[in-house]
Amino acid sequence: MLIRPPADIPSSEITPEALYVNRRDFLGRAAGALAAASIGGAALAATARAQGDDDKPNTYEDITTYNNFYEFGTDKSDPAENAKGFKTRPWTVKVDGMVKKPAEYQIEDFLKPHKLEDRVYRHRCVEAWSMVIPWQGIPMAEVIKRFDPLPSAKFVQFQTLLDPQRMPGQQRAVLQWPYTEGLRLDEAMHPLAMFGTGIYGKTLLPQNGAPLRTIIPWKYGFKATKSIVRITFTDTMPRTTWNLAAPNEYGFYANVNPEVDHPRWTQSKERRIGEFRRRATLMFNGYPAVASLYRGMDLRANY
Ligand SMILES: Nc1nc2c(c(=O)[nH]1)N[C@H]1C(S)=C(S)[C@@H](COP(=O)(O)O)O[C@H]1N2
Ligand SMILES: [Mo]
Repeated sequence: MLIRPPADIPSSEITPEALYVNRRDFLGRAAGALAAASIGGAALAATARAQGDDDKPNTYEDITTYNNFYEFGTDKSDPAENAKGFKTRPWTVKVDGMVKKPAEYQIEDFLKPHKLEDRVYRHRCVEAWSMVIPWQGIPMAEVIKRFDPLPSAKFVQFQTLLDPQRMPGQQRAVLQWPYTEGLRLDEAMHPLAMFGTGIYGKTLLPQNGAPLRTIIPWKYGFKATKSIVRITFTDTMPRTTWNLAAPNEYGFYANVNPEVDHPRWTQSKERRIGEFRRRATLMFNGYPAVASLYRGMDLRANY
């Protein structure tokens, strides 16, 4: 199912030049897989075709019914069911910490200065399944520049809403709530990183992290933070939920890496939702442009 984005979303000019350059880089190196695409309007269908059978986007149905969102249950089918009716308006996002312009925004004001972009990204869950998702959102770097982090800020932390009434999964201590994740500031500023607000040109549904989530396509899915209410700039590595739960299994970096297995299963292969065969997992999920962020680092020690 292909859904046209609303008419007011501009089309081909929306992706900054840096991304076109990066895209050629991906196309050259990622075995013909279209790793990032600038799509809009009618171009959406064409892009889906251009990706070929190997990396065509998952259906809207798959993307919105097979989810990981423990605040709404631990089964993959739970979030679509239990997040029905979750209200994402009014919604405030607090920006604080080492930043020149701390503020508390209504979500509309948070998003207002930015143009929505459409980008098709691979999504690789640490549990060895994957999808291809046509996201809509805004580049993380643009948003961060607007807040003007202090030179001392080295990391950024993202926090999900804490509200056990509205998020019934939080009534059980399966994780330490609220869900938090973080990135090094240079990772967050990478042109591939974005805040997601939609899928297939439609406003994000609650199960996918409405009204605002992060998307870091070269990292395992758990690095993404859904339903964000707070963004904090710090000079120390922030606490992250899955690292607190099982530090030997889930590191801070969590870059997709087929050469570093999870202690309980291989990361060299993955199953694309909707397929039966297992396919090879690509280093950095097939986004080699990010390698420069980790030059000189031991990616086994920093898993
Ligand atoms: N707040 C919150 N964010 C979360 C999660 C979660 O349980 N709670 N799950 C993570 C994991 S493990 C994955 S794979 C992705 C899933 O995103 P999707 O359901 O939109 O595919 O969300 C991530 N963000
Ligand atoms: Mo995941």
